[in-house]
This record gives sequence, structure tokens and C-alpha cells, in this order.
Amino acid sequence: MPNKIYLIKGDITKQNADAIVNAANSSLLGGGGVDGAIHRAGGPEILNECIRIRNRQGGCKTGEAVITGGGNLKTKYVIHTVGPVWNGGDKNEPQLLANAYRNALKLAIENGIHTISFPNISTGIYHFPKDLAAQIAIDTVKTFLNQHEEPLSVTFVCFDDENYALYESLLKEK
Ligand code: AR6
Repeated sequence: MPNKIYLIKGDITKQNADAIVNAANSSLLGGGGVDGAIHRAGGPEILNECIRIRNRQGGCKTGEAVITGGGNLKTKYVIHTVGPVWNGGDKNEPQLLANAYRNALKLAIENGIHTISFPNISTGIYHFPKDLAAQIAIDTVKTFLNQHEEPLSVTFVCFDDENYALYESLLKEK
């Protein structure tokens, strides 16, 4: 199976990929946005696993990622990663966002995942500029897939029209 990149507009909690990615926060205790939607749809099992991870390693740092089961979701796994809060752009935000995508992809490969769906990490409550975030997401995923032979298909799931349009044009031009 060749590595592929797909784009859809919709709700990531409805995806039946092997794994969906959650734009979490360092506490791993849930929140609003896509994090809230995933925990609502996935049920308490996911949060319980997050609490166990938090008790073991003290949460998840910005740019890092952890994995749990998918609870009541169609997906087998949820990979929780923490994107950076946008703070003007000179606090390493671009590198930290790339790390979040890269570390989620690494965990996917380590767990034998073949299909993974990403939301537009950091572009909601964390206010990362959408155009720069889309560029970083696409570049990081493409580079990672080029560097790995394991079969892995990546779907970007955009919830809002602006992100969808940005991804559509960036994926077309590259
Ligand atoms: N499916 C796909 N994408 C979604 C969904 C959904 N159901 N709901 C929202 N989005 P955000 P962040 C999009 O705010 O900026 C939480 O409180 C949304 O349109 O969810 O990384 C966490 O606990 C946006 O494009 O995440 C953290 O505290 C994208 O998901 C904080 O928010 C990310 O928006 C993380 O902020």
C-alpha cells in the first residue's frame, strides 16, 4: 500500500481510520474543541487511560504525543498530541507544531497503524495562524512519509471552511 495523503471536511470523531489524532493539552484531562468532541464521543475509557498515563509520566509536553485506545469511537486508537499555543511566533511555535505531527506519526508506526486522521492542531483555541499551520502540517507529513517505508495513509480532517480551502490549495500546488 503506497503512502497517501487525503483531505476531507468533517468531524474527526466519525472517522474510521486505525487512529485519530487529538489536539489535547498537557494535562491530558480533556478540554474544549476537538478534544472535548473526542472525549464526548469516545466515552470514559479514553479519559481513564489518559489519567493512567498522566499518573505515570505527568501528562504530555507540548510537541509530544501519547496513545490510548479508541473507546466507543470507530477508531482503534486515539493519539493525543499537544500543539503549541500561538504566542507571536518567536517562541518556537513552528518547530513545536512540527514536533506534534512528527511524534504522532512516530507513535502510529510503532503501533502498526496504517491509516491516521489529523485535525488542524493548534488552529482553534490555541490561535496558531491557519495558513502557516497548514503549511507545517503538510510539509511535516510529506517529509515523514518520504523517510519511512511502513505503509501509512494520512487524512487531514478539516472542520472549518477556511482550513479546508487552505489545505486544498496547498495539496494541489505541491
Ligand atoms: N473534528 C475535527 N476538527 C475539529 C472538531 C471535530 N469534531 N472540533 C473542532 N475541530 P481546537 P487547539 C477543529 O481548539 O487549537 C482544547 O481545549 C477546530 O476547528 O480543538 O489545538 C484542548 O484541551 C480547529 O481547526 O484545538 C486544548 O486545551 C482544530 O480542530 C486546546 O483546546 C483545533 O482546534 C487545544 O487547542
